[in-house]
Amino acid sequence: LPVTLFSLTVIFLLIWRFRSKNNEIHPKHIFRENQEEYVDKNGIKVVIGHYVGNPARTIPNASYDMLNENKFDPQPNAGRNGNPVMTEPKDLLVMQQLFQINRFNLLASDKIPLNRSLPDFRRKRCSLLYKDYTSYPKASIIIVFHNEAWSTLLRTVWSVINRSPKELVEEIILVDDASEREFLRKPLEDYLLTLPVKTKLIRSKSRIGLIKARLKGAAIASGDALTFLDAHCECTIGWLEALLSVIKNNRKTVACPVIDIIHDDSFAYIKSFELHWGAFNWNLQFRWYTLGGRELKQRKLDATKPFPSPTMAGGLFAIDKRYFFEIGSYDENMNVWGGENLEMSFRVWQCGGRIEIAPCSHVGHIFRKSSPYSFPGGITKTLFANLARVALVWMDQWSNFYFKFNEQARLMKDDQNVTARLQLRERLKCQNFEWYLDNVWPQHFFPKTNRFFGRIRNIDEDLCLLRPERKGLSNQPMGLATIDKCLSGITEEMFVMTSEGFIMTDDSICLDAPEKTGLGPLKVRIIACSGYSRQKWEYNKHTKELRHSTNQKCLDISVSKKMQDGLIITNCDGRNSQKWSMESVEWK
Ligand code: LR7
Ligand code: MN
Repeated sequence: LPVTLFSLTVIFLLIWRFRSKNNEIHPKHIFRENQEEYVDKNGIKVVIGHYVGNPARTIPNASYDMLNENKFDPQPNAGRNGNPVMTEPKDLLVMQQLFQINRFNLLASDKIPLNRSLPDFRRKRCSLLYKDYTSYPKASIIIVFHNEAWSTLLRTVWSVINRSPKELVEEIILVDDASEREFLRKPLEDYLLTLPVKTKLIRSKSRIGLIKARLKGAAIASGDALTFLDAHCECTIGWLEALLSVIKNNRKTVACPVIDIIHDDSFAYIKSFELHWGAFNWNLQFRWYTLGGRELKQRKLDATKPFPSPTMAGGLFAIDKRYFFEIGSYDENMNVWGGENLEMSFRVWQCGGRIEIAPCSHVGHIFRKSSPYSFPGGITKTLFANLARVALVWMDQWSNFYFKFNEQARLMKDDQNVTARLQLRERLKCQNFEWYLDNVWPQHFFPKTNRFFGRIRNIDEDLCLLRPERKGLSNQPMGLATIDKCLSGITEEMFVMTSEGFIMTDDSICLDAPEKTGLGPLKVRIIACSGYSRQKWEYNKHTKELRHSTNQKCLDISVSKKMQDGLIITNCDGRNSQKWSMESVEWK
């Protein structure tokens, strides 16, 4: 009985969760019935809602390796126009099982036509640009995959076919990184032959990882430009022209699309924020950060214009083929997954190129919460070894900063032979990392010789300024600044104070206080750095006060709730709770 009760509760909770969720995000008009056919502006016949290529239907004996068949009928209107897919309560348990295979909702994906329609997500002006693409380079589209699902892989391919000018697609190259699934063998080969575009399929016998797999694809590409995509993307109208135009204007520019979100659960296509650029945090994790005040103003002048980004996400970009090889393609000694995006970003910028995001190019990508495949050798020998290589080759004294706070990478550091990459850096006469930080990403929050780096401790008590808990997301919630017992050596206690007076820490968050002084306590928060004066402070070595520069009040500990919303600004009167010592920590 308890078991039954328990499972009933679980089922009920699942149904309830789904119901309420779908009610929120599900527009009423998603199940329109009629199929539509039209010839798009590039002369390509587009059939909306016609289900192409469900393996279980069109190819005899194709099956998923975990569940033996695809039992679910494709639905011509599912996911149409980028809408979310509803899962019926009766399918919820199967949905959960299928979810494990690729860590996205395979049941939903399999219902959606491989050529589902998507709206035009671009700003209006975009459709007027890039019309004459006769002089643009032709692209080889390279998609590497390991055990990808049929429907997502082929939907990526179909989105390229249906929404790129055919004059600009030289070929589609699929690189199979030792997938184990049967349907990705003969069935895939047969299917590719039916496509109205030149495709090449290469297979690696052993698992080589995405970096080496992309190199294999690049080696056989015959287009003038290489365009890389993950195997679970959907390109929208105009995506390719906008990328190739960047390369046409400057062949030393790597062009990235705006990466929209395909929801891992509902498969809804969600337009993402265009006012982000790519950078990275102290742990060398790629992050999106909001553009600062000056960049924002510049963008407002022409929001369709490609803008520079310190780093790229890694999976989706276009690059001139010759330039790709001139600039050192990829580090061939990187394994499986990770780090190659920062490596290429540093290399391109430091060695005379640029990375730009083209706002008129929108491509959707399924963001997953976890990785569905194994990392041979474990995450230390793959991701952290790769990141150690990035630091050793490109980051000069900042590599010590990275290794100091990242034990896993530190352990891999001595095993790395990076001579060949250092020679490349020498040969290309690249700038150093300080140049990169100063010129490409001046808003960065890394330590520098002209900046304070260390702990901010209240002299009265053993309390240190503490950053709010990491949320794993790029943007911090509106966090109240807190203090806690000082511990040594944890990054949560580390702050940078710039010569302009910004007190910042990892993930681009800054100490912020209200400028207007009204009634009530003036709470201090740690929130996204804005570059505005409300985030400027002055430290006086003699009085040990940390003054807010606009209203000249002092950083103080609230008497009422010390730990909780502990920090406020009050009139400076020399009391001990207003006295702070700035304790430098060695990082070089
Ligand atoms: O061993 C492998 N062999 C492969 O062929 C591991 C992966 N792959 C394939 C895989 O099937 C997929 O097509 O490589 C592609 C990328 O792998 P994902 O989808 O697991 O990676 P991700 O989307 O989680 O990770 C991002 O960071 C990676 C770091 O190495 C790569 O640069 C990915 O391309 C990159 N994805 C994007 O940039 C999409 C936008 C994400 C953001 C922000
Ligand atoms: Mn991906």
